[in-house]
Amino acid sequence: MKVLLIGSGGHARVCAEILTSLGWDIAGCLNHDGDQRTEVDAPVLGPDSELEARVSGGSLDVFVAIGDNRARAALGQRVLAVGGRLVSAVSPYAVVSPSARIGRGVVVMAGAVVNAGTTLGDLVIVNTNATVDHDCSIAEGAHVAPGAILAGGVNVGSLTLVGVGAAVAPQVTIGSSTIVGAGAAVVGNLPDSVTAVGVPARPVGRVQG
Ligand code: JB2
Repeated sequence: MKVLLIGSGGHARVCAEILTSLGWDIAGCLNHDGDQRTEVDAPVLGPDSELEARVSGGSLDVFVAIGDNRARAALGQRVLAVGGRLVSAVSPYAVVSPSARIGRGVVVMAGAVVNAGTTLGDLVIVNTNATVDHDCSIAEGAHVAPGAILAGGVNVGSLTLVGVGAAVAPQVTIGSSTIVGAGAAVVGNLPDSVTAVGVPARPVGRVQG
């Protein structure tokens, strides 16, 4: 089983190790401009402009291994638009409920817990030691960073980053394209496109674009 990685940085290295542990062979990486630098033990095969030709019709399985939410989601959509297949990478050292629903192109890293009834949308990252408790919904392209803790019934919007070690109280809804700072305690809903920090978390700025 061969998989093409898109991206070749630190995140790609972690994802490649998970994929390898699951039995995938890394065929190589695409870099945005074909830059040959790679942190992954696999060659850079070319630039993103070759993506459609390499993956159209599902000829090669793909994993988009880029930490930036917008870039990851955009490249994932390009893969799907030409009929490509996005594989998901659930670490054998993660605990994922059998009733959780996992989208395409998702990574769940070592030590993470995804509990009953939770939905992870396409291209979501649940990073090392993050906890997503029961009946949460994490929308497309969001990232739950290392050590973040989401209690039950939390909704996280698309492209949102829940920062390292943040805690989110039960039933809270966080909008799309929002950034929750490291160590924040989110005890009330947050809107789209804000940066929120602190204990309790409060919006301190707007996320552009
Ligand atoms: O448009 C793109 C593109 N944009 C960024 N196309 C392709 N093919 N690749 C892109 N990248 C990738 O992001 C490149 O491979 C580049 O090597 C990489 C940036 O590397 P870096 O190690 O800075 O970031 P990362 O995305 O691998 O990891 C980030 O996100 C993780 C979740 C870092 O912040 C990590 O510390 C973090 N754990």
